[in-house]
Amino acid sequence: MTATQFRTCPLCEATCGLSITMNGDRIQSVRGDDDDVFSHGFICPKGTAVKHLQEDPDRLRAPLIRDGETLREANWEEAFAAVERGLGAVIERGGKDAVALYAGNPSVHSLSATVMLPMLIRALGSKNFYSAASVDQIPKHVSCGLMFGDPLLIPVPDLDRTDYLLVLGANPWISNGSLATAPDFRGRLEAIGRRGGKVVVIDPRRTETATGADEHLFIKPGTDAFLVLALAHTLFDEGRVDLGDLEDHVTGLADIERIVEPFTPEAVAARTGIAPDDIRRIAREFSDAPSASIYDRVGVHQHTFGTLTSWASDVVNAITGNLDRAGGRMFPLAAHAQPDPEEPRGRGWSTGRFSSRVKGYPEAFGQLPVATLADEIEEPGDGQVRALVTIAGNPVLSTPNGRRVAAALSSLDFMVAVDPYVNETTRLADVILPPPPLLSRHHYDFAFYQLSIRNVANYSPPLQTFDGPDEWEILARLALVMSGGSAAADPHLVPAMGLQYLIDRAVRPGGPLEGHDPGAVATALEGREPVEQILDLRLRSGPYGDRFGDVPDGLSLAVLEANPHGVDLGPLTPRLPNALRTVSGKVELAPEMIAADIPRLLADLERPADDMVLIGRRQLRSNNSWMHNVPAMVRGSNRCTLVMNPADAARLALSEGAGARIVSRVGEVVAAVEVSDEMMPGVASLPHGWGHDLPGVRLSVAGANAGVSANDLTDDALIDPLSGNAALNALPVTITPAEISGNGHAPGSSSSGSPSKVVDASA
Ligand SMILES: Nc1nc2c(c(=O)[nH]1)N[C@H]1C(S)=C(S)[C@@H](COP(=O)(O)OP(=O)(O)OC[C@H]3O[C@@H](n4cnc5c(=O)[nH]c(N)nc54)[C@H](O)[C@@H]3O)O[C@H]1N2
Ligand SMILES: Nc1nc2c(c(=O)[nH]1)N[C@H]1C(S)=C(S)[C@@H](COP(=O)(O)OP(=O)(O)OC[C@H]3O[C@@H](n4cnc5c(=O)[nH]c(N)nc54)[C@H](O)[C@@H]3O)O[C@H]1N2
Ligand code: SF4
Ligand SMILES: [Mo]
Repeated sequence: MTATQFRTCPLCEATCGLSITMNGDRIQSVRGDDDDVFSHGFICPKGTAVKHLQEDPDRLRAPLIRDGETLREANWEEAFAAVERGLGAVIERGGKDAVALYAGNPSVHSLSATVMLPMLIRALGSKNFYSAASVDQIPKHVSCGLMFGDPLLIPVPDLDRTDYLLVLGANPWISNGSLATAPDFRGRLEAIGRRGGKVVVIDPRRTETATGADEHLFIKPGTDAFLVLALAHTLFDEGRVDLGDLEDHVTGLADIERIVEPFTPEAVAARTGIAPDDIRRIAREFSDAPSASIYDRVGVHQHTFGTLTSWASDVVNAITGNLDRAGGRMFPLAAHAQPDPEEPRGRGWSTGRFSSRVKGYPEAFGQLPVATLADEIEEPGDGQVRALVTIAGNPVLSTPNGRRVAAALSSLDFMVAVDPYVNETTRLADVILPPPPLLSRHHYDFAFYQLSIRNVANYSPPLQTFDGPDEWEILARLALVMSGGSAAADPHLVPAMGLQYLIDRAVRPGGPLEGHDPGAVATALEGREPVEQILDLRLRSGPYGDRFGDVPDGLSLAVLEANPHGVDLGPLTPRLPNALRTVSGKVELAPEMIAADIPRLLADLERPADDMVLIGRRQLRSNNSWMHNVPAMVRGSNRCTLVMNPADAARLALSEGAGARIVSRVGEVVAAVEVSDEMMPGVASLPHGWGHDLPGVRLSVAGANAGVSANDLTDDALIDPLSGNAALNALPVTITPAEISGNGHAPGSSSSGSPSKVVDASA
């Protein structure tokens, strides 16, 4: 007896539709959903892995609590009681700032976690909130916050209509895209060429995306800001600046002209490795194209000029008239978003409302840089972090100087992890609380529909039952403990307060439900679990919502339930100026904070190049650090190797398959070499998310294919000062020949912390 159900894949930002055929309780097959309104049947190898993730014997089915040196299974009451005791004691001794929270990447892929996280952060009331955003995209939040007044108002490349796409630091053929939700990103790029457009990729590695593009240019890592400002310089120089329809809604154009003055193509050529003629030609092609946009992503955000590069890219988009126009970079309007007001109104946005205790780093986007978490744990004094809550995160493998992070976590008084695995990070916890498996959860992409290249909405109900609390309930109970209450109190209280707040906001004057009775709205939402009530409210009061009867054909959760292949809300439409939240009500092209950082960039122009720098490399069969326990993810070419150019290999006495010792300021690893001219000379590439052979990890498949961790090399002292993002790319390293063991690294070359929570002094 088989039954087929449709649901959105939650594993990356692309939001593909899956078609899952069940035979009774067993998953018979996972395929792409041909009828999905957005993905039309596309699926990648990770999508099919949901079957393994659901069935993985290593996935935790019950909480674990620490018993001396081991973690033992416990029931939920016991586990929450241990959390209450552990966090309670730390808060009593050190106050709320003594507890830190780290939210990892899958927390934005979980409906429950997305809805509950803000409530948890508020309940915690600690300045020590960290997330994977500060190893990823926080420069984009900062530049958009400053330019548009809202860090979540992020324009995405209008892939399906663009005539010219300039890709900086992204490899969407493999990653399937980021800050641009587009299932089958590769197919959409190929379509640009078919309709006569052009895709140009700027990357220190000739990536899969570069190979499929019309043109690829190598760039020296970390120098994209120079390139983009030289493009802007050329546009001014050749009289090609044209704001188009935005003419009346932009300020700061004269400042931009002054800022870009020194960045001539000749001035940046040596530093970037790109010839002046190429820079001028690209600027001309870009401005001549009927529509165009720069698509900048992690390769340019994860370095010390991340915010400047993100900002400069959107400046070029704006001054060529491509911001907010079809085929350029446009602002999505998600089904759950707040509708735009009649005219722009805002209070502006800034960073630095508080600073980190040890290094004085400014807060950005409500959080501190995860690169400084170990400082906050290790440095004694008032406000020292003594407990950590991780939610869907693996900072030991995914944040800089991972060995130091592991040692710091080992020294904590208490640590709790909400996570389905005992991995490199959670092995150090005192309590692990496992969320339900993927297919036992409801899903709606709060985060990624805000970044989608088409406006779509899709809801997936749970497909299987699960024995244990839902993730919203786990987080609600944590919130109760953090706010000084008891984990045994009714968890519904937490989302109920959140819901009430949202209702009150929606019915007030100027709100989308103005004139509605809040009690009647609450009653209309009854009969669903709390997170779904919040989702239903957001949909019904959103830009396409039914407004509780005011708009008869409008959206609601019931409408999404009746459309399992999703609802297509059409291509993106212009949203400026109304969507702006700047004080001026205009796009701020040259925010003060950005202008003040330009001298730092100019100083770097003169810096001599490093001999060898390391960059990352995403692999098709990986998902950051956590999917290597799926057997299909560690087969074939998916290996943790160091790729380098033949000239570098020869110069450094290395050859294909040989071992290379890679040494940075903070650590060293040994990996097998792959020689390929896909790398720019002077640049080597090592993927992140490997290094699974640490003591205490319970990942049988991943452990047998361990690899080494790139973040044992990345330097926690290198950050982008404007956003706090870690500079994971363009890392100076030295590389020498070394002996290598069977699984690709030197014996004993990684030893991050220990499961017995003893500080590893050698780390
Ligand atoms: N298969 C797979 N898919 C994933 C993930 C995964 O781990 N595996 N992770 C997901 C996540 S969390 C994210 S955020 C997205 C990220 O998605 P992308 O942003 O597409 O990330 P990458 O594939 O790492 O591509 C970054 C590119 O930048 C290049 N690069 C490095 N340094 C520089 C530089 O200084 N300048 C320029 N111009 N380029 C540079 C690298 O060579 C690389 O090709 O992918 C998501 N999708
Ligand atoms: N050197 C280098 N480092 C990088 C990057 C790079 O390009 N180079 N990329 C960075 C980027 S873009 C990112 S986003 C980060 C990711 O960094 P993290 O988010 O810290 O790490 P992940 O590897 O995504 O680990 C996710 C964790 O969530 C757990 N998990 C999976 N699903 C769920 C769920 O539904 N609920 C809960 N509670 N837990 C779940 C997994 O078991 C795993 O422990 O890595 C960053 N690190
Ligand atoms: S591209 Fe992303 S969303 Fe689509 S199937 Fe693969 S992992 Fe899932
Ligand atoms: Mo990411």
